[in-house]
Amino acid sequence: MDIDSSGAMEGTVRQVMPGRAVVDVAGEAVEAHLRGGLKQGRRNSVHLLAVGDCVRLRRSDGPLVLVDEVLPRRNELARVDVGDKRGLRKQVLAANLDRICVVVSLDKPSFNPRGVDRFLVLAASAEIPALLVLNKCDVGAAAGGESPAPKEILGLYRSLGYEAIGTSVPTGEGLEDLRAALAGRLSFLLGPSGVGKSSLLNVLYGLDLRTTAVSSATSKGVHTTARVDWVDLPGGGAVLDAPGIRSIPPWGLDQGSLAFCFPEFRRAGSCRFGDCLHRGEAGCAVEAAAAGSQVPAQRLESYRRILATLPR
Ligand SMILES: Nc1nc2c(ncn2[C@@H]2O[C@H](COP(=O)(O)OP(=O)(O)OP(=O)(O)O)[C@@H](O)[C@H]2O)c(=O)[nH]1
Ligand SMILES: [Mg+2]
Repeated sequence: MDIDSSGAMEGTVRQVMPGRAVVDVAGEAVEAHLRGGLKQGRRNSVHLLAVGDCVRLRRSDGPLVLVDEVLPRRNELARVDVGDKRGLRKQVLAANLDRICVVVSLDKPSFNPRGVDRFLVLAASAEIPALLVLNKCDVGAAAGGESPAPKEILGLYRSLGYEAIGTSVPTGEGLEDLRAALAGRLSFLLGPSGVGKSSLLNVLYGLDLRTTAVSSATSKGVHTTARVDWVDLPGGGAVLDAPGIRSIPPWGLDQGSLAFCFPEFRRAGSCRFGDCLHRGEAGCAVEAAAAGSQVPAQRLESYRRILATLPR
């Protein structure tokens, strides 16, 4: 392991555990302990260290390697900590990401446009480009018409400006496109449990991540992936496979900034009132655009539901 003359070295955090982290230093996995100050953390943050963080390490007097400093983050994917009822604590899921892949399934669990938009808002509020992956495209076709056709869903999100890929593990549909989209980048797989995040990585990269059949009683996943798994990609880049998540209040997002997370709202033009929240105000350009279908009605609906959950 290379250590410079001051005894310091830099690396990327691949895994965070209580009081410790696994850090990649020039391709070598180093287990490092957190310096005291980093361990306790600021009161408003659950974890001071997140997967993807660039850190400076140093050797302590003994054999231990210490994480000494977390270098400034390019971005962070953060939500309000679900364990904190007052909603005052930030939980950083990952840092320094190139892309967030919002993975959902056409069926089992069934496609939920509200959920997709919540995930896209989380990505946009972190200013991280999003890719929509609609998996299990084979299932909806067999189920016979309950879910909208994959073509409609993908077409809608593409028309809004998102990159969107339809995939299927058993048929191989879209897998080459997804592989190309992931190559050379650090991506985070975000989506509900059971949609096939781990299965996609297994088939794309010949891995053996744990997967579990979706319960037939509830059609919901069972949270098979327990922590964030760092998967190195052949030829460069990595993917973070995270446990399925459902509730994700984005950190730091308020009512006034939500509309910026909907690209088609930004294109709708200016409303009469500068502080318009697009919920029935006179002269609202977003509502006018929705009437003319430049803003799909279902997106306005998602916006309003998310708006109701956000602080002023
Ligand atoms: N029909 C069909 N089934 C799939 C597809 N992809 C995954 N599955 C199945 O869906 C179930 C759940 O897959 P997982 O890969 O464990 O899902 P996950 O998103 O990683 O779930 P968590 O780790 O709990 O967040 C498994 O039984 C998979 O075999 C697909 O494209 N089509
Ligand atoms: Mg999984």
